Amino acid sequence: MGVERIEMVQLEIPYVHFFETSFGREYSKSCLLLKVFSEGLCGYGEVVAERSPLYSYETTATAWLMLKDVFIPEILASGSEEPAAFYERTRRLKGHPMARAGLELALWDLAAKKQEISLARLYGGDKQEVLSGVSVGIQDSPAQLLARIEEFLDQGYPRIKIKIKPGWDLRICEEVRSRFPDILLQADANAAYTLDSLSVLKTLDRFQLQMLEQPFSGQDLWDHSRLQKEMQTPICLDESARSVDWVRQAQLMGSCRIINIKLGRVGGAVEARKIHDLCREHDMPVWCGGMLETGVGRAHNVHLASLPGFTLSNDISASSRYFAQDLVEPEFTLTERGTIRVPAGPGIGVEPQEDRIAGFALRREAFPA
Ligand code: OSB
Ligand code: MG
Repeated sequence: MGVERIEMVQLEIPYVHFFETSFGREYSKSCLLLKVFSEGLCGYGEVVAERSPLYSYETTATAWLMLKDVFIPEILASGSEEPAAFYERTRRLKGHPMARAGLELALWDLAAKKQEISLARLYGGDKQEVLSGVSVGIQDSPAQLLARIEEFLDQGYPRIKIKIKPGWDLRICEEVRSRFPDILLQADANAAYTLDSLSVLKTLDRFQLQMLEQPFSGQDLWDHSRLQKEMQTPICLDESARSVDWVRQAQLMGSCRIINIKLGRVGGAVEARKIHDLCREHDMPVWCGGMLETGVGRAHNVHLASLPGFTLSNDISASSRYFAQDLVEPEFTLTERGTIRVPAGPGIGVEPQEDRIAGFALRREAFPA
């Protein structure tokens, strides 16, 4: 009974195409995988912190340290593999949500495998497929962006998200809209603006964007509420939707009309489901954001997005959009309906391939009980 062993692996995997946001360009994925062993079963989780503290203050290296020094010993000392109990016991520990989430998710996978049901079923999900969408990074030229969008539309993606930043915004939206007048389109600023750009941001109302994601700082709710009052386009919070309390206050202030839920950013599935439930009570649509995860993190996203409040297209694309070969079997593919299937097997329902993991591993450590 209880957790017998935990393993942690740090990986680096090349992307098929670089990914650029308002804070920079990345050519490969840096992440951690967590494996929690109990009674012949293994639960898998992924830490989505990146190499550098740009999207968040966490990095792959800080997550490794926090897991090794704090979160893993916490589980091994408690003797309990219950995810809800881990959530309660670690509430007193400040920060490091991505590190924490990676371990909590491994416990969720393990819990579902012990009950021989899918994670979606354990969460109370009601979908067999989730709506896909694709996030297209900043390119070297507008022409390259248009070509890339066209490629994704041809593949069947039903919604396109483009990244914007000062200098790559109005003109880009104009070009994309005139070339593709009818597509579902949204823009993500990754916190690149301040209130000084209020008038530029308001002009985005011309482009029938499904939403404008996180224009201002991830520490802000107030300036977002000011912009939302002056803008027709719905604002969606990503970086600022840090916890159920931040989301509750965003709703009270009118800072947004949509919430992007990311398991890593909010610290795991307990917090993510609280946000989902609160938004449902307030009729606020949610969707699942992505951090260019491997198949392990993607599987966790798919199961979360099976919950009923996830009514908008998610940043959950096929494995081939990110990697030459994913870490899991079967890989995720786009259906002809523009969706991704929710795996039906126990837990995350996909099988991580140890040989592929070993091929990308930079370091690993085992923690016996
Ligand atoms: O803001 O949604 C974001 C990737 C890294 C960091 C932040 C973001 C993203 C994405 C990727 O947009 C979406 C995906 O995983 O497909
Ligand atoms: Mg975002």
